[in-house]
Amino acid sequence: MHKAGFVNIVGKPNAGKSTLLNQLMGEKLAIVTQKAQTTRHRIFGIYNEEDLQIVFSDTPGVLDPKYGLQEKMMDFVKDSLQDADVFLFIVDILDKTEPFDFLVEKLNKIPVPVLILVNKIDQSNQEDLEKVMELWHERIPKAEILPISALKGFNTDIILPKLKSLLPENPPYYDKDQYTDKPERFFVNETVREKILLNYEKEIPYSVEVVTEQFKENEGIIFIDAVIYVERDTQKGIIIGHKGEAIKKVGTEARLDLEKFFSKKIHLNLFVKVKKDWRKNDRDLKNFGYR
Ligand SMILES: Nc1nc2c(ncn2[C@@H]2O[C@H](COP(=O)(O)OP(=O)(O)OP(=O)(O)O)[C@@H](O)[C@H]2O)c(=O)[nH]1
Ligand SMILES: [Mg+2]
Repeated sequence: MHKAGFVNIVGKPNAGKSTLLNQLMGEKLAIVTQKAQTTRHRIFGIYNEEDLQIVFSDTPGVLDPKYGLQEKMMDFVKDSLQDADVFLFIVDILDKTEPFDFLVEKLNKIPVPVLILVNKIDQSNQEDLEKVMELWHERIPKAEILPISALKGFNTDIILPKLKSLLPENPPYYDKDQYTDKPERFFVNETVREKILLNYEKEIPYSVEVVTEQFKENEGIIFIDAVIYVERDTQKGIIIGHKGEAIKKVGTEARLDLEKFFSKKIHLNLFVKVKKDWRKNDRDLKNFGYR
């Protein structure tokens, strides 16, 4: 008997969705930073055992969209609310703001099991945890609630067997040696974007999109050309930095991560270009893969 299904990870920005995906997959598929709105796309992580395939989906955090890019990001979230066999709903125990009503309503209404993961308990205490668990029990009575630390791997080992028991009998949806739906170039784009999120302040990371224009392997070395798009000329200068120091740092950090990810030597060239106000331009967004 083979079980297979879709397990969709949802929650607010910064709750720890991507950290959990990586922890469950045992591999860094999704970029993680301390900044909200790190994830912009829907990413599948495909977990395979002989008699089991779990297709995890990591999505952008649920938010009130303020511009075109965020609207497209929420479209990915809407998709993920349609096709789940089980929901992993992550809440950050440190986040004291109100949850989104529509998400709570949706999770209550659909006839799909919900597992609420109260995350970051490494930063909290027993008393707070009990309060938060009680609160969530009232909000979504049907859900099972599990306290975890996605970062430290606390209680995350219980999640896989729990999911296995909840998933239906099904043949695999993907090849059993496939572990993601995304092409190699996507991981290059995301790795560079992660380093930009980590190295620049304020609006800069949010104004950046990365596109890999060349990905070619030759004699064991992968040669990559990637373009960093920004919205304005001033941002281009900031990305490059004094004597090119800033972009050089991004390039080095990204290369080291990519060498680990692909287990190959990497040659990475970065370019910076301006695409004016791309975040509000439907055609640009489409070209960048946001439909
Ligand atoms: N202390 C602690 N920090 C955590 C834990 N899980 C995640 N974090 C941190 O929380 C921050 C956000 O984590 P992400 O995994 O990027 O969160 P996300 O929900 O994917 O965020 P978006 O993609 O922006 O929606 C990072 O700095 C993580 O290291 C945890 O269990 N404990
Ligand atoms: Mg994320």
